[in-house]
Amino acid sequence: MADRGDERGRDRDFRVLMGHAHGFMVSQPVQVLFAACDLGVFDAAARGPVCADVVARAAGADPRATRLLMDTCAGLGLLRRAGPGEGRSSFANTRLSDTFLVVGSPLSQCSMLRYLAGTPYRCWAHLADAVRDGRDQYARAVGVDAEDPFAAIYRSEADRVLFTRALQETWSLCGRRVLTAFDLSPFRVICDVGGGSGALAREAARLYPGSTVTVFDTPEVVGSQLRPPGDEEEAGPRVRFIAGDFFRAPLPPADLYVLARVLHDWGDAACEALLRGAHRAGGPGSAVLIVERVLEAGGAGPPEALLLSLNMLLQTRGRERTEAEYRELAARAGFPRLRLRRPGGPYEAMLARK
Ligand code: SAM
Ligand code: ASE
Repeated sequence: MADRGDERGRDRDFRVLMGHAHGFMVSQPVQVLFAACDLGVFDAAARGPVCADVVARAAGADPRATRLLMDTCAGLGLLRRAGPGEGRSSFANTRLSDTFLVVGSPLSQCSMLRYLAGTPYRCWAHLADAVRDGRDQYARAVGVDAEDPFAAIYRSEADRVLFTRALQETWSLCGRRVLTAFDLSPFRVICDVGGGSGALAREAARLYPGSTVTVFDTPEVVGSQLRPPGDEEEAGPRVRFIAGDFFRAPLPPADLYVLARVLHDWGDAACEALLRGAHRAGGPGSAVLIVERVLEAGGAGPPEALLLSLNMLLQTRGRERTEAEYRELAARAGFPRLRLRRPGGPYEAMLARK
């Protein structure tokens, strides 16, 4: 009897140990997702159920390996089996993959997946070193050692375009919500500081037709051809781009400065300098709208925000912060009254007036 008990105990311990040892595979859905996106699995299935052979042929991939990948996607809820069982069964997209994983669909997140499966994924391999060093891991992960994290993020034209595309995809889903958490119509001139491709700025111009919106970003980002064709006419002259370094050049005059996922890239002193820049350039009654994923009081959670904060340690000079920390930063820069609203979804909106 005692032996049987020992055996059960040992089996349990073995399961726990192997669970931990294989844990990295559990975290691989990002690679499964990316591989399937890369091979065009979801684009093929968007035109109706497909079998693995057809996808493999189109992608120039191994049929058996493609089948295994597609079976795994089905297990993860990214595809569903649409045809007969064994052998040549076909697969269809689920609502999730149809909505988010088909290239060119309005809510596509394909660039974000491609991005996350690349640079951030490589940085995460060096988490222990990041904690030891207290800084980003680009030197180890991608061989770039620079003071400015964006020198590493934008280490090639392709990397810059991918990062900018990846970040803009968020706003197809969340843009409207963060921009309507507060009524921004009194602000006639809006500047999106570090506004990337201008996706959020275009949404602001649509939502507030009485306002003009300017994107301020680096010359390289502003110079990229990321704007969709026909955009100039659609948003009209109300979305403009200004190139500059937001730590050196004065910001353009505005009634409202948007800082979306910018402060979390930087340490407190740099954040304060950015906010002071907005304070200096803005007229009386001007304000800042900070859009970030906010940590709960005390910084104990939620876990996804803490993981994102570790990601910022691995990739930037910044971290995620609590509402109290944002209030403190804003107050030090001359914006004493900060209000937070939770529009639903991952990002919070904080408005602080002069
Ligand atoms: N606001 C956008 C969003 O939420 O999708 C982009 C956020 S991205 C994390 C940070 C942005 O800051 C990038 O577009 C980057 O090019 C810009 N940026 C970084 N350093 C900058 C600098 N020194 N001057 C101007 N823009 C800068
Ligand atoms: C940054 C954002 C990101 C800097 C580096 C980054 C992301 C990955 N690497 O400002 C995106 C993080 N994910 C979300 C949901 O924001």
